[in-house]
Amino acid sequence: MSSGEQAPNVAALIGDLDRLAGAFADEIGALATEQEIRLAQARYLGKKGRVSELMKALGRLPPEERPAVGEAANRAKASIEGAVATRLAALDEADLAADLARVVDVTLPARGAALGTLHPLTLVRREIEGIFLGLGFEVRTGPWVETEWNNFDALNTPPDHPARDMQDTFFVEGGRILRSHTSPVQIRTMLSEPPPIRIVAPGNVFRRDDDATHTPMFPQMEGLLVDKGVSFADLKGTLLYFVHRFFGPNLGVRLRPSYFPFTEPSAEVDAACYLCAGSGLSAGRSCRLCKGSGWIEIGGAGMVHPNVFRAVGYDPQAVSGFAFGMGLSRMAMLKFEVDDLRSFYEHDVRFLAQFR
Ligand code: FA5
Repeated sequence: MSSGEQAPNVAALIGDLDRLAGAFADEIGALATEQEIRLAQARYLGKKGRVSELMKALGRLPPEERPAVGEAANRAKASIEGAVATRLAALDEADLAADLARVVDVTLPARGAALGTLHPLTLVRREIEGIFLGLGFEVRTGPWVETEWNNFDALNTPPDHPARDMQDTFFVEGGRILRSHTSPVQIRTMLSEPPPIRIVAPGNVFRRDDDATHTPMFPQMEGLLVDKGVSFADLKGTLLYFVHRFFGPNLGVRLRPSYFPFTEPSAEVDAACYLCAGSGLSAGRSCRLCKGSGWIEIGGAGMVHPNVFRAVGYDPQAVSGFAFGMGLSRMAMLKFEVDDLRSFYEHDVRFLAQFR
């Protein structure tokens, strides 16, 4: 005890400590959250809290008086901690009671899980693949970014060939292009595998096209069969079988003479319109699907040109083959009676969820 400083009054100190415990008990009753309670606890018991402030006087007391004050401090501390524990337990209990009181109506129907659907173009691709797999074809794919050689030159379409203008092509850096059809997969496959070949090759292709029946990106399905003695009759039989499986039995197939540099002879493949069964009339009016013609174009086809075989090192005297390329979005459009191709690419879930 320093000289001149008066010793604190022990009785007053003990009284103050006891009153602090009482004050805390009053204060805590109004606190509603654990955070508020912990803050109040710190205001009393923390390093700079009110109890600690009073205890600073302890050092100025004669030693014989200190135990009584220490005891009072311990009492105040225990009382405050006890009040905190009691109040926190009461809060927990109130939370639990509120949870239990919440009414759950178990008779209400549960919210259904929203199931996704496959995109209509995926459905069509899978169905067509399935039909050709059943015929012993295998699926092959190729890259979107192609060499001009695979996309044109090897397909008997040299740089100055007017047929290059038939497919308005996108050019990318490095002298490459976005493939304008799936026919380069024919080349890739024949370059890496010997005959016989029996493949279909689905995939996206790109052209500078944009209207209700043309989009700048669209999926095609290529077909290629190479073997000994393959004839045009095999091509027609295969396409007829496919159309009957895909659109329905007894639907006619028409091959219209056409021109592709990579096939000779070449044909445009039409299926009889399945809506008007080829009559051109639907509900007494000109059929809206085939515009009254009775036929729907589904792709191009033909016998593989000898120059294509030469480009990949096949002997055109030893093997022959047929190829076809169909527009998958056109097929989907016809099958699902969608009148604007662009709907397939607008990501409208209400539209897409209709196709299962
Ligand atoms: C070709 O692309 C040829 N490679 C097909 C082929 C393969 C012929 C093998 C012979 C042998 P064409 O440009 O006609 O041909 O396109 C084929 C089909 O793709 C068309 O019948 C049509 O259904 C679809 N198509 C063409 N352009 C578009 C487009 N912009 N948007 C959607 N579909 C299209």
